[in-house]
Amino acid sequence: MEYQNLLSEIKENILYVTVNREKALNALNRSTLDELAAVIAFADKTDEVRGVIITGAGEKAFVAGADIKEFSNYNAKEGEELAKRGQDLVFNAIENSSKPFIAAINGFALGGGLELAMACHMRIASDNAKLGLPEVTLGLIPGYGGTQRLTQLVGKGKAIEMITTANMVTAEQAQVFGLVNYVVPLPDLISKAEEILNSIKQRAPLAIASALKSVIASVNEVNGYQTEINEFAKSFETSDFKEGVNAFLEKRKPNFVGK
Ligand code: DAK
Repeated sequence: MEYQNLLSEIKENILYVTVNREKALNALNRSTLDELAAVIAFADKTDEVRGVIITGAGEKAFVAGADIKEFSNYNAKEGEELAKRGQDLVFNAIENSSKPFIAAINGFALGGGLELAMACHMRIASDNAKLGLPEVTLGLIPGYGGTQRLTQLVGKGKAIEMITTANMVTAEQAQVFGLVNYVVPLPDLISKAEEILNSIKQRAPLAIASALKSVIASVNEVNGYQTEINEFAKSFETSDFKEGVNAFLEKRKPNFVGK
């Protein structure tokens, strides 16, 4: 698929998505959000894709937020509609995807950019990255799930500090309180994400989808335990479950087919 604001390619079952508006520090305008919605839906329905890496073009920014020039004139109704549409089709769609998403944070991840990274299942940051939710400096609050996901990831106290001060944190600080999984030098960023997805690629695809759904349910649903029970029960009906157990018993590597 051809995009105006994204680069995308599949290599060895990994879909690489690069937000490609380097001059605007990869800020998310409406058409970029529409394209992200399309590529996320594509990843979810395409068997060839076993995992997704999202990054930003250049060496300065992952995504420096929603495009301030574009949303400066929105009224309350437009703000509500766009927040809901964006959350459904981009941010929640990533979090609820059956494929694992990794944000490879190669610089500034601010506002909607950090919200995009937080919607992903894992985050790896380069050592030059800066992360923050500066919305209150613009008289806003985070509108793409940031108040919820930051609180889930770092706890109430740190989330309130970051959101109300609007101060950025370094990659190293973010790792200390669990906002990013790893910090690596910039040249190693994509290979670290690939290393994780290459491990996941060897596992049973339906089990990965069920695990993602269950973990996400633990923070987003009232009864995540019940979702886990349902997903756990479904695993027993898959061929991959039988293959995994047989391979263990026969002391060989499993051959998972995603059924
Ligand atoms: N939007 C548009 N353009 C941006 C941008 C952004 N968020 N961030 C940077 N740019 C542009 C700059 O305007 C500049 O463009 P030119 O002037 O060259 O044309 C270019 O990128 C380079 O930026 P700087 O010259 O500022 O670069 P510096 O190195 O000096 O500074 C910086 C880097 C990242 C510290 C600085 O650019 C910065 O503070 N950027 C803004 C960060 C920010 O406040 N982001 C927005 C957070 S609020 C909504 C839902 C959610 C949201 C909004 C609406 N609805 C549902 C309606 C979310 C809001 C946010 O994300």
